[in-house]
Amino acid sequence: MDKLKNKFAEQGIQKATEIREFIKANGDFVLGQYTLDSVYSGEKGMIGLITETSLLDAEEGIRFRGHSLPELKKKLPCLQGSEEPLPEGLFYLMLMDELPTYDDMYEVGSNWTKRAIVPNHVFDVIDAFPVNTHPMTQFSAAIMAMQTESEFAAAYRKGMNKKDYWDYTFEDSMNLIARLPRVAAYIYRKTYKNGVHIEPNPKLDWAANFAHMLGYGDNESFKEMMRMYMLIHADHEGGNVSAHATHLVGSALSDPYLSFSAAMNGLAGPLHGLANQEVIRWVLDLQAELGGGKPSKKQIEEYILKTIHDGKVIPGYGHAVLRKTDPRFTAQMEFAKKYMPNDELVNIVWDIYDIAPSVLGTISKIKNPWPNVDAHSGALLVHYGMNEYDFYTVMFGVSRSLGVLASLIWDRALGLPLERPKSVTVDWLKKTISAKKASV
Ligand code: CMX
Repeated sequence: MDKLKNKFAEQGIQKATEIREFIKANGDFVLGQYTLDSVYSGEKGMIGLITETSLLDAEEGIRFRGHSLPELKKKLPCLQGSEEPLPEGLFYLMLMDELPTYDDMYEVGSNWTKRAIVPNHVFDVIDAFPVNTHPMTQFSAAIMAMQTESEFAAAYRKGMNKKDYWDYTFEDSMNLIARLPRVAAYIYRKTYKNGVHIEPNPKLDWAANFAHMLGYGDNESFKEMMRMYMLIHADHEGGNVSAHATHLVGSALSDPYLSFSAAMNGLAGPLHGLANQEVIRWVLDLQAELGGGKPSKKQIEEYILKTIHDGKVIPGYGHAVLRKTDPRFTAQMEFAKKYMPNDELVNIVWDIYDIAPSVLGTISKIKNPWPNVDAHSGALLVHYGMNEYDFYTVMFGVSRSLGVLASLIWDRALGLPLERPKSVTVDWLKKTISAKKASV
């Protein structure tokens, strides 16, 4: 058994037992009430899920196991000469609920390096797609192709004790996380670089190796950007579409490959992760409409109003939970201030940040006029010459694996059941509401 699994088997399973006892003792505690509006508004604000890895506060943003992003920047270990904490350390924190030492972080990285062998048929599946297939479609299909490797599915077929579910989920999740950068980079190089692939470098950390396989390995600041990017996109509690999809599909005891592929299909929606490619296109369309150059703040305001008038959303702005600037946006802004303060596109993104909240704030139906994580990321990537916008969501997806798969291991350790909310018809609602009204 590897070190991390061994530790989870002791500490994690012990904690899962304590949590089960807590649920047993407090099972009848009333958490809230909900209305017809709550049901029709996509269940916003209704507590219906347990996610251990992170918690989102509407005003403050995400906390991973109680630690905010600025705190993590100080508390998580970095490599010597680097200022960006490694995603390996964040994964350890999310899984183990304790801050990693440098050795803990290093151990996670070497564990992934050993597991990072992608079977050849996965590359064949990617190669079989027409080159103009959206990278997220290729990514989801490649994850499905890797399902042949599922140890959970194999063990279940043989007949496995419920107590062992977490163990095989752990194996599949670790293998998947280890292999995703290679798969994603293969899709990138096949789609945009004439199929000239770059072999992994096992000496590099997970994010830097991803940068290297994409073809940006010579640029140290790109590697730093990738460490930061992989860290900030990793988790956003349990109700967002990708996290919820992982949990929901996993609740049928579909293995981590099936569950994570479902998550990626959700992330590929423009109201979720695909917004990162939409943002950059929206900004470039704005520039193109004005004949190039840097738009004035007045022109930005007019373009925002025109977009809304045309019945479209401003990508990168708004959020289902957040009601302030997303700290993941701020983290990227700080990175850009350090590495590319004079970049024109980055400066346009900052100008939009100056204007958009006040314009969107005048539209009463919009609950959050502030930027989310996707408002900034594209401009960072374009700065490094990565102009293949359709690939951006794949990078988000690689990072998102860290949180949702750590959560899936917890789901199985806690023995969480099949998710099956009740649905009703409008007719049922009408009858029930009128019967209730008649009785008062
Ligand atoms: N631009 C224009 N209209 C917006 C808007 C925006 N950025 N954000 C919200 N609205 C509109 C909604 O479309 C909705 O309009 P209708 O009632 O006509 O349908 C209304 O305002 C109310 O929406 P809300 O309650 O404020 O927001 P939701 O919780 O329903 O949706 C989100 C949240 C993110 C989908 C929405 O803000 C949006 O579409 N933003 C743009 C897309 C985006 O950036 N998505 C990425 C989110 C982060 C991520 O998951 O990666």
